[in-house]
Amino acid sequence: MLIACLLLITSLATLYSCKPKNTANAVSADAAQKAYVPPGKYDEFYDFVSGGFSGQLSVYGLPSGRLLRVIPVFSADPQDGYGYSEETKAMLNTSHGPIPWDDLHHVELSQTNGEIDGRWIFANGNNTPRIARVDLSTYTTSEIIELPNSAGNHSSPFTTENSEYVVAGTRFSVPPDNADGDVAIDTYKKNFKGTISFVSVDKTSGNMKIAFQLLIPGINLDLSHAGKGPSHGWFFFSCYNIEQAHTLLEVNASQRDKDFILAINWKKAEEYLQQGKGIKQAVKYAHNVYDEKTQTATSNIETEVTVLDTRTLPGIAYFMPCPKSPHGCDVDPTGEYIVSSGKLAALIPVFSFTKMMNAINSKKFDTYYDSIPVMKYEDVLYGEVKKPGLGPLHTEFDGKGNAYTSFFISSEIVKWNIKDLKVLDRAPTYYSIGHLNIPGGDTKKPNAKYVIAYNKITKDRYLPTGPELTQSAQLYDISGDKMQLILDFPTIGEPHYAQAVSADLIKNNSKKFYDINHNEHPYVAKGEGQAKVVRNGNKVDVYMTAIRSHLVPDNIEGVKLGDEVYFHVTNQEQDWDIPHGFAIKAANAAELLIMPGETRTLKWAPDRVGIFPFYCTDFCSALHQEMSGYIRISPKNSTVALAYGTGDKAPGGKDTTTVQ
Ligand code: RUQ
Ligand code: CUA
Repeated sequence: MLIACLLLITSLATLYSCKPKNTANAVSADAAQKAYVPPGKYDEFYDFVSGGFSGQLSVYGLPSGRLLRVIPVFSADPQDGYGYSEETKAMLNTSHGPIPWDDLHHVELSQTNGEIDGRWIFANGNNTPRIARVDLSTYTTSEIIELPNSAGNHSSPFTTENSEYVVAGTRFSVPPDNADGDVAIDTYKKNFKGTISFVSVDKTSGNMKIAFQLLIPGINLDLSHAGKGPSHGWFFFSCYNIEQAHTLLEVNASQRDKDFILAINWKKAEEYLQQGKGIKQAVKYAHNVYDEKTQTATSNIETEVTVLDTRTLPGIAYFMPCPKSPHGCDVDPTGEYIVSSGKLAALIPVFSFTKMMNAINSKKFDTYYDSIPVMKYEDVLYGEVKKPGLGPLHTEFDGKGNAYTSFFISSEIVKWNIKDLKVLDRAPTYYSIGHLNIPGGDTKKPNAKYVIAYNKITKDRYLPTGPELTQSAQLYDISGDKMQLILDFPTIGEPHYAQAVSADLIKNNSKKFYDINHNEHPYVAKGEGQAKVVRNGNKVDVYMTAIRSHLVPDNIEGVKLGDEVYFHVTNQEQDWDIPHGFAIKAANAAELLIMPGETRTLKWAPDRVGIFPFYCTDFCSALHQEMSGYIRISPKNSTVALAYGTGDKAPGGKDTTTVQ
C-alpha cells in the first residue's frame, strides 16, 4: 500500500512536473502597468497574509505587492518589544505558561451580513491552540484566547455571517483535558476525542468568549467555512483520518476511499445549550486581553467550558462522504454549494445544501459513524468537476458564478463554473500553490479584481539566498475571462490563507496616534514635570518621557546591583508617525518602540557595576543621535543617593562643558 501510494505520487509528479511549461510567456506586456502604483499613490486593496511559522501577520498593498506592515500576533517581536514589554507579555501567556511562538495559518476578517466590515481580523495559532483578534484601527493584537480540549487548531478561525462566532476545530484528537491522558497511544479509538470550539464575538467590543464546545468523534478536522444565506446556521468542516489511525497517517489514514465533510447545525447546538444540555467541564485556558486605556494586557486563567456531545444530542452533526483526505472546505457566495478539495482526489466534489437538507429532513442516512448519521454521497452531491488538475487544495469565488481552485501538485489555479462544473481557464503558479484568495472571496460579496496565489516553493524565481529561500505570492488580474499573471512578490514566513479587502473599508479608521490625555497607564508621565525615579525596596521605577530630542531623566544615579529597574517610557508626541524607541546596553530582551501617546515598560536588571548608556532607537529628528542618556550602577552596599534629571536638573547640576 505504501509503495503503491508513493508510486502514484511520483508518477503524478512526473506527469505534472512542478514547473509549468509556458514560463516564458506567462507574463504579458501590460502586466507592469497593471501592478504599478506610482510613488506617493495608495494601493487599492489591503492584503492580510498569514505568516505561518513566523507566527505573525503581514499586510501588503495590492496591486503593488508592497509590504506595509508586519503585525506581531503569536510570536514575540524584538523589533517593537511585543511579548517582551511588561505591557504585552501577558498576550503570550497560556495555561502552559508564556509561549513566545506559534504557527499562524489562517486569517479571517470580521463580517456583518456576510460582508467584510473592516473592524477586526482573526487569526489562528495552530500549535498551542489559540485564536487572536487584531484591531484594524491600530493594527495591533487586542485579544488572544486559548482553546482547551484541543490540539492543532487548524480549521480555524472561520467566521459566521455576522461574526456571531469564530470556530476552531481540532486537527489532532486527544484525550479530553479532564481525562487521565496517561493512556497508551494505541487506545486512540477509545480515548481520543475531537472538539470544535465556538468562540463568540461581542458585536461592539469584539471581546471573545468560548460560548460552547462540541464533542465529536476522534478524527482530524482540517478546514472549515460557515454557511451563508440559506445555509446560515450551518458550519462545514473537512475531516480526514476517519480510520482513526495513530501512526504513519500517510498510509493508515488513507485506507478508505472516502473521508467526510462534517456539517454542523450550530443553531441546533444553541438550542441544546439553552435547554441546559451542555456539560460543564473543568479545564484551564488563558484569556488575554489588551486594554487600550491602561495600554496593558492582562491574562486570566479560565476554568470551565460547556461541552455539547454531538454523539448523544441528535441534530447537531451529520457526515457527508467526500473523496479522501479533503483539505479546503469552501462555501460559495450564494450559500448553496459546498466545495471540498481532496488532496489525493482527481476531481472536485461540489455538495448541494438543498440536497443535504432534503436528506436530513427525510432521514435518508446510509449508516452511522460513532452515532453520527452519514448521508449517501450521491444524495448530497451536486456534481463533480472532472479532471480539473492534481492536488486541489482551496477554492475562492468571484461572485459571478465562478470558482478558483488551487492545485498543489499540478501547480496551477483553475477557474471553473459552479453551475455546469466546466473548467474555464487555468494559469500556472510558481510553484506549488497552497492557499489562494480573492478580495471577499469567501464572503457573500466578492470584489473579484484579483486572485492571489500563495506558493510553497520559489526555487529559481528570485536571486538565490543560500539554502533558505523566501515563499512567494503571485497576483493575477481576473477582471477578464482569462487569468493574467501580473506580479510576483516574496512573503514573510510561510503564507497560508490570506484575505484582501478594499482599502476604503479600513483606511479611514486607521488611528494616527494615541491621545495622551486618555492614557491611563499606571506608570504614565504626562509631561516632563511627571518624570521621576522611585525606589521601592530593590525595585526602581523610572517614569521617563520621550520627546524630540531628549529623554527625561537622561542621567540616573543611585541604582545598585541587585536592583530591578523598570523603564516606563511615555512618548509625549501627539503627531502621526513619530515613535520613539528605547534601548539600554545589556538589556536581554528587546527594545521598546513607543507610539505617540503610549507608555511602554522595559524591565532591566543590571549585572555589573558601571555606566550603561541608553538611547532612542527610532530616527525621530535631526538630533536623534543626541537622544540618549546614562544610568550609573553602583555596588550593592553603595551609599550613592538616588538622583536623576536632564540638563540643569541632572545630578551634579548644569553640564559645565564649554566650547573653546
Ligand atoms: S493549510 S495549503 Cu494550513 Cu490552510 Cu492549506
Ligand atoms: Cu527619539 Cu530618536
